[in-house]
Amino acid sequence: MPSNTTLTQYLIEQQRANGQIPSQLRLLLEVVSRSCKSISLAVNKGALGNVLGSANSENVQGEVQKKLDIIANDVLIEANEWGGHLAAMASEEMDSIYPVPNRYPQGEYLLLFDPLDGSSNIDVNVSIGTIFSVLKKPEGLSGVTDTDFLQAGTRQVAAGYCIYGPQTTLVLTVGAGVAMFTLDREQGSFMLTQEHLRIPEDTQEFAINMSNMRHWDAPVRRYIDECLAGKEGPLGKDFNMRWVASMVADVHRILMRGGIFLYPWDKRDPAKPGKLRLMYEANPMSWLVEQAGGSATNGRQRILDIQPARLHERVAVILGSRNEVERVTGYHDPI
Ligand code: P6P
Repeated sequence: MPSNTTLTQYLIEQQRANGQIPSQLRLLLEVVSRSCKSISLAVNKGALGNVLGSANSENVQGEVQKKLDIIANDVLIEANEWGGHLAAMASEEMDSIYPVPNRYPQGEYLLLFDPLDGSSNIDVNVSIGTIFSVLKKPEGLSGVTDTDFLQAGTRQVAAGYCIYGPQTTLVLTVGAGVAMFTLDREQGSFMLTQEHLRIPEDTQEFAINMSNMRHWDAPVRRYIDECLAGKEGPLGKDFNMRWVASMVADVHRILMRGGIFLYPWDKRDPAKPGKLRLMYEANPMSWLVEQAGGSATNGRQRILDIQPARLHERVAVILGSRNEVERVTGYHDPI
């Protein structure tokens, strides 16, 4: 659905039609989209820009940081800190929150992001992306702390991602459905290419890292065995499998054609609820999926209802086509 509607026009129309987007939030989303354009340029340079490979440092998750992880993080911080729309930012790449420096005006929003998700794919030229989530700073006390960020996913006021693949595509929700914008590099604008995305309620395509099968809990093992049993099995249909190892790419495929994505708890580290992070991966992706008619749980409860206890908290993720997510969740014991 190519159109002449730019992201700016879409946001203004949303603001007029639904009052959904106060001007400060519109400014924030515009700045984030400009940051994604800059990140896309750096990603696309690859070896030519000396941006590949490791930064020889680790993030708060204990993961080796890629040069582009740090570049993307710096782009988002520098673009957003001065505008007056934010109180603070939080990132997968930073141990603690980043309050807006006192030299700049303070705003009412909190921005959380995984600046470059799927980093293991950077050096092999496979799609990666930026994931972001926007919360409002709680009223009251001046200053901002980690505690201000610890809000359930239902409190998000905007969420989205930008996938750096064959196209650079920004996917966004402000609570009025899901819209998709493709970067027109000649104009330098994100152009509306799809809105009101809907995920089919059924699917024959699952996404999971099968190499972890021996570590899964029984309900997930049961479901994947049923998928593998095909039309002769209890699900009565054959399944295809995809695993990009970039959540942005797997979720984008599911938004475009349906599917179920699973990164479940496994017994390698029983104390860890899952690999993916709640605040800046699972929550924004879960809201997008629900806004497109899909479902997202941790196997036992709706992800968006989870009350976070820590900024970098992890969570098990099962999301996508509603009927399949409900099936797998039904195999788990209720809380
Ligand atoms: P694995 C990328 O590092 C990420 O956080 C998600 O984007 C992706 O879905 C997952 O980890 C891949 O994990 O264990 O398959 O490499």
